[in-house]
Amino acid sequence: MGYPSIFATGLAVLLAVGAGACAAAPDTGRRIVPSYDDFTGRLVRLSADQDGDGRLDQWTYLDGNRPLRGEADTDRDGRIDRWEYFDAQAALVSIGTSSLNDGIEDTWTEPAAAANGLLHVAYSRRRDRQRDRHEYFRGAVLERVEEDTNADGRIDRWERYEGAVLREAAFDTMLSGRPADRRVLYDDRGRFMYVDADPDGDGRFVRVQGDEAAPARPPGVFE
Ligand SMILES: [Ca+2]
Ligand SMILES: [Ca+2]
Ligand SMILES: [Ca+2]
Repeated sequence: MGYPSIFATGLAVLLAVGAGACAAAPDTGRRIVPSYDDFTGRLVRLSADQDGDGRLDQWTYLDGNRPLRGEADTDRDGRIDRWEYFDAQAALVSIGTSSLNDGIEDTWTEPAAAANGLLHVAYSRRRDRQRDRHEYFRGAVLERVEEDTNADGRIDRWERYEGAVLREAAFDTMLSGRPADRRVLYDDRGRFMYVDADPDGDGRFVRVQGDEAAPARPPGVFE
């Protein structure tokens, strides 16, 4: 799975026509307007009207010819709905989107899977830009989830899936920032099997018996 940058096009067009003037394609009405830093004269932003309706819909922020980030209103409703971030080599490293399409960025997808084959998607469930949920996919199949349920910046809940079936939900029940001390295990059809716990943190889990074994929180519920 890969996501090409939508901003590279505008940049390529501008550089082809030469930075310094407003670039317009007469047949389509597409327009790209460069902005320069008053003091250094460096190119700092390209504003584009990609669909030629007379309204700007795409902005690329640059340091000279190097793109830093981009913003676009791809559905032309007047609100930004796509954000792109580039590294020092101008490679696209993250794509931001808005789950409610209300102009608030709350989801970040990496453009390609990491070396371990997993594609990372991060969410700000509180929509405050703090990334409190992380999903890892192999192809289109969810494999791992990590969550910071109390917004202290530390992961305290982990889920492991096999073939999209939840097999394990683990918790740092003390919210101590340490590894999980309690786990809920499910069979290969997602049916509850048992709970085990490691209350003293020595890495050895023992099965919890009786009423204590009820899942701490039902899987999939965010609190
Ligand atoms: Ca437009
Ligand atoms: Ca929009
Ligand atoms: Ca936490």
